[in-house]
Amino acid sequence: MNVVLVTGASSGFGEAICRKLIADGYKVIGSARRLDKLTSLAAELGTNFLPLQLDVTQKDAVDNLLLGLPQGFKDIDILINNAGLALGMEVAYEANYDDWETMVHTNIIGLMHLTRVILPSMVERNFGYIINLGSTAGNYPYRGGNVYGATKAFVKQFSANLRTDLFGKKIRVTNIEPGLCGGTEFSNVRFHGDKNQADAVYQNVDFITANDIANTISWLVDTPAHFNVNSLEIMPVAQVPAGLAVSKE
Ligand code: NDP
Ligand code: 8X3
Repeated sequence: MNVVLVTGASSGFGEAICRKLIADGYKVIGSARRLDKLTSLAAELGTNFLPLQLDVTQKDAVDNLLLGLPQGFKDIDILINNAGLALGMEVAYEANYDDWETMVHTNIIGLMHLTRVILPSMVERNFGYIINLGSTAGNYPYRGGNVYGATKAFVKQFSANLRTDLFGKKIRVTNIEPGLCGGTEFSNVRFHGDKNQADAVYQNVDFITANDIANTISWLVDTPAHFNVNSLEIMPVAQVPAGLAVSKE
């Protein structure tokens, strides 16, 4: 039975991915900072689910991650680098610099550190799959997307470069690039708990859901071992890539 590590399992995509992959028959380690959320999920999902409190920005904790895993969960076959966040949507000259640093520490450093810690065991076994959560924000600029979009552009290029480094090995890498997805905590976090601002993002839009992403990942991990989806951009039908803007000022 394959072992999957899903980061950011306490809400949104991560939680839905854990539910789906447990239903599909995988053993799943679900990690996040909020242990209470993971414990509730564990009560629902049973013994094939291992809740793991982990802040991906804590260097020592990530370094020692594998040492603390119990028998039966030590060999991670599939890593789903999902933990991430956007903070703020101010233009660059008004943005909060601490928010910028938190996004870089979480979306870039956390993701690359976890990958670096887990990849050697995949290489040793010549088997594995890394799925990264990028974003359309890494493909297209939008006003206020500044550092968030840049972190996702990193994830995109890092994924492509991982593929290249893994040439000749039976280890797959996919960057999933979703557009507008509702029903998660993403916008609540982005707007620092301002519910009105968060709700407005999804008003009157038939958005993608966390279950859509979980089903996509369930399909990806079930594709044959010789088959690699390098990147997968997904949008709701109600969204298109933005046009170019022209200022007449
Ligand atoms: P949520 O806010 O619902 O979930 C984010 C998850 O990341 C939470 O479980 C949170 O857990 C975890 N997390 C945040 N910071 C850390 C940290 N330092 N260490 C460990 N875990 C952390 O958002 P979504 O489910 O919507 O987003 C999931 C991923 O998908 C993100 O990477 C996001 O950028 C990306 N994405 C989202 C889109 C959307 O429109 N929703 C579209 C495209 C991409 P906790 O707070 O308990 O640590
Ligand atoms: C989340 C999608 O458009 O809010 O990555 O940046 S967007």
